[in-house]
Amino acid sequence: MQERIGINDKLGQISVAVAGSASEIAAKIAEDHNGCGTSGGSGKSSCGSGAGAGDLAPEIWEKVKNHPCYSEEAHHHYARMHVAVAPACNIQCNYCNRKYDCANESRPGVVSEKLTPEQAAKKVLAVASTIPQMTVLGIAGPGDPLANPEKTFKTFELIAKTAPDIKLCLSTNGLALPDHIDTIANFNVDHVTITINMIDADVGAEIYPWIYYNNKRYKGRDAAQILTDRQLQGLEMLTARGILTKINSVMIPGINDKHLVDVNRAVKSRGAFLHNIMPLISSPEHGTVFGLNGQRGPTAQELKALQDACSGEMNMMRHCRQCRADAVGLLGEDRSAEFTTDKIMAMEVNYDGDTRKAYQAEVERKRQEQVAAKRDELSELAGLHSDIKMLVAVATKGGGKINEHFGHASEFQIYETSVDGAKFVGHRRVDLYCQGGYGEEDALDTVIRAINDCHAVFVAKIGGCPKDTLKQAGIEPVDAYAQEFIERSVIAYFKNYLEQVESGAIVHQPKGDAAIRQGAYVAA
Ligand code: CLF
Ligand code: SF4
Repeated sequence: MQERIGINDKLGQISVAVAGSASEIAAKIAEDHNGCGTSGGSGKSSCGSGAGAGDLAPEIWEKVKNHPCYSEEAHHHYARMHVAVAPACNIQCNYCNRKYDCANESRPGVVSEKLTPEQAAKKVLAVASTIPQMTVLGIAGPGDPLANPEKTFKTFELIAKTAPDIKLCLSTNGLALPDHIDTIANFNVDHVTITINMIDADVGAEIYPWIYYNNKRYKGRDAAQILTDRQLQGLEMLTARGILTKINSVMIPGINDKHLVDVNRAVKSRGAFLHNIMPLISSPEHGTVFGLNGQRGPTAQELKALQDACSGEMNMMRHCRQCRADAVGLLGEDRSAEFTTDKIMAMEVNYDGDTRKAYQAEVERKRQEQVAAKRDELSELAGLHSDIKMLVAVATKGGGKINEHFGHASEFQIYETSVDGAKFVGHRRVDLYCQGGYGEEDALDTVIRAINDCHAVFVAKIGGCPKDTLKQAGIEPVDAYAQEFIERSVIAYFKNYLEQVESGAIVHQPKGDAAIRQGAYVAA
């Protein structure tokens, strides 16, 4: 609580100092980020989700340092959970089917158990006792939290009383946001996500068939105009209160993909801290309008190209897992099945703030080891000059280490490496190769397709058969850094690669760049 009061005081001072103008406050927040707010991530001094302790003003760092969505570094170490207390929604998105979770913050096609605020509070305590590195509670659906304000805020009230060390987080479509700013601030909700897919009502009319606002249903362009006005107004109001905002945007090729560069500029100028551009997930079996009309989602390369184009404008989140409205655990893992309502109600909960604190101190110690290892290896690159950039894939199950077997990986983290260091740029979901004792050839094909723009794949262990197939596909399997820290290993590998190129032992073959250039969304 002390921490939150300090931060809000600081941001409150900023508000007073610049006479309350949201754009001036936004500029001040960017300035306090050591001036790197517009530089994007270079790998050496990136801001936003990729930023480290030295890159942000201390007050901002305190807010984001253990939030797995707002800090890329934190997502290796800290967990979040969602409670599905908000079933209703006040708008219709063409990528959503009401039978399933909210697609803004969840994977469509997975039905949540809906909870009462009291059940939710019990669940939070149960998870917090079992997973002491769970630091953030988010409400993200399955509908819109602010279309269910009583349930949402009752849940926050109960948790603020019983588990005050847990950060509160909210994700909304923004339509009702301006009506709830005071309540959000009063509950010390430090982090708010708004899903903004457009700032042009003509684009919006292709995404939103209707909204329900002030007891009236609006359709088409009128609906989209009200929605965008309310979203941007809500963002400005949050900025004026010093509440950190993340903007989620769903990238829909042919509809809003190029337009998202304009959205990016608009939200940055209004003080958004982070922009998370996510791929449309669309399948006929989800029963959504886009699923049924064949609207495709972007490729991984198209998504990266757009994120890269926008990273010159502001801080981009690239580690989002589009999690369920009842997700539990580290991003990328799903422990929700351990905490069903039946199991929670039968659980003896022993919420002990001191035990959690001690555990998190140990997590911090390990995290600092990782940061120091990266810094040491980075110094090895000092003075080197080369235009070579490459992507590598990494199999990890957390802790910032290469600690997953190739066959057990359900996703690979992607790092871009150059003489500037190693920068996390995304993740790719894959089918499991290992199917209980034997390798699945079809799955291997999907893995290769998913990472075919990578030069190498770093794993804790890999069998001879997939090793050979990967090599034939031009992807080097690397198991020499098993159980080592990711960034340090990637940098060491890259340095060695450069030395071999310079000595003539190997010839560098660019990979993936052409595909990335084809999908270029160049920020003018
Ligand atoms: Fe949840 Fe969202 Fe808060 Fe995170 S998720 S409400 S900000 S605590 Fe995170 Fe999940 Fe992506 Fe959301 S990875 S879908 S960005
Ligand atoms: Fe669905 Fe969420 Fe859109 Fe509402 S805001 S229609 S729940 S995706």
